Amino acid sequence: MGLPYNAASRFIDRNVENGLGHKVAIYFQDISITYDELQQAVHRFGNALLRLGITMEDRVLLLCDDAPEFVESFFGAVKVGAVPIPVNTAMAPADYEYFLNNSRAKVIVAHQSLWYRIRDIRDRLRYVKHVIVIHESANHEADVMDYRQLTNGESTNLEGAHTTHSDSAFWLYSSGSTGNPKGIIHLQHDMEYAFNAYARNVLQLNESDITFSASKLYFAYGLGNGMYFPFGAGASTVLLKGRPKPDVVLETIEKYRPTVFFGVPTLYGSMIDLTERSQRKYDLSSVRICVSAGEALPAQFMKKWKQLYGLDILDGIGSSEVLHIFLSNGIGDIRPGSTGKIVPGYDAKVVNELGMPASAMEVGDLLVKGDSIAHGYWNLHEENKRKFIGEWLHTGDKYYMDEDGYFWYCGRSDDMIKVNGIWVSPVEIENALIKHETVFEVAVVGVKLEDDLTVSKAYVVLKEGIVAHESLKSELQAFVKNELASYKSPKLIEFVNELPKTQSGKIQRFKLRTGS
Ligand code: 3SK
Repeated sequence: MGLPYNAASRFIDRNVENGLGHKVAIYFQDISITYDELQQAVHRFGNALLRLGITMEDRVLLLCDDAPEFVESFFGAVKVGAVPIPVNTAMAPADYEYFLNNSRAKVIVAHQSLWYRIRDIRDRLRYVKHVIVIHESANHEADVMDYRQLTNGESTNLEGAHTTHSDSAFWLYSSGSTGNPKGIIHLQHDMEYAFNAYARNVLQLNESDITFSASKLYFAYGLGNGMYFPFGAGASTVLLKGRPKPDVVLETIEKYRPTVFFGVPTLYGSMIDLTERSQRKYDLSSVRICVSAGEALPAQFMKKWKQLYGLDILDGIGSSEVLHIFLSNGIGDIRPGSTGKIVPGYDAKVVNELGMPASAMEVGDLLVKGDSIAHGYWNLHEENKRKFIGEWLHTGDKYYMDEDGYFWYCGRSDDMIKVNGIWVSPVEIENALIKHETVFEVAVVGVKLEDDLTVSKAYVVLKEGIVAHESLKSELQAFVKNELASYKSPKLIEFVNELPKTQSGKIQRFKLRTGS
């Protein structure tokens, strides 16, 4: 039996016990929610789950925008030992069918507009017993429960389940190279470990901080930035519902005056662009440090941002399996273009093809070790054996370390593409494109543009008799948008006569990537 531990007690109740009950935990639109109020809402939601018969280890899928209800239902579920699974809000109905049937979630908590996108698949959901909708309009459907009505009458006292350090706390889904997302099981102690390692050690986060993450809470990156990092420190968070467009993000910083800002390289690029085009300098004077992750931050973005706003961006890399950032530049210790050094609390090594430690400057596979690494993937025995090797996690990234201990990213070991910080499976895009009546063969790869950012590019061989023309490219892009989440549509398309292949007929994607 492991040590008694519950992550909701650590991240919510402890702040109230420490006398921070009156402090603002969440800034959202025009309201602010104190730790006292948040704890009460968490407890009401936990009690509502118990009343519905939800017990320890039952999964609860969260299809929620960044809003207080996300936080309340996440920690309410954790407190009763149930397992919340936040998922990307930009997926297609078929993806949600997969998440729900694969995880066997018994409950869905969804914002109304997101529920409308999937209600037609309800009959195909094998395990869902309850749908709780966070209504955004006066239109309430009869066959679902209303979040507010359900929780309003519940008690604000909740003892919580007898969970231990080693109990499951929550899952995240990551994309798989074969197309199927993998359920990543995180344990009760993982958030506290990641908080201490990165937020405390690297960001020096403390009670006086206000965090604002443009990356959404359903990403591992956003979940720390916008939720358990600030709560771990007794600090405050700003939640922004909807798409983090550059003007909205900059105006949000002006309005709420956060001290720590988290973004991804593409967003920094578009905020730089907007600032230069509009010749308007936004007031970012409240911010003490900016963070970037998701993909490598081009060195010129770092330089430009510093020129425009006098602010440093700490670039780092994390993964959903590790839960948060494990390699990072540090405050006062930045090497532009590199991913920085090992975050204290983690260990990392680059190994060559023989599995031996690579020498300095030698490119190899990056492995990482640390106690926030996931318990494993749900129901994927073979993948688990390949990915979790003893204490070490195979990241799937190619890296080298320089003589001073800074790590430099060289690309993915497999063919996955990271676009705007989100992993995209080329196979999934290929499978969609091949359905189009004009497509004979297709291969999708990630290519770097001039500004060093990665986009997806489809190399398409058309069926005999079909003539290649420019408007067919947009037709194919629209076709993919119809089949999959829109961000998966290839940014670039090139028509080719044939694809490079091995003797056994396997497509050589690396040749397309490098143009060799
Ligand atoms: O992609 C990343 O670099 C990352 C950072 C923090 C947490 C999770 C991820 C995937």
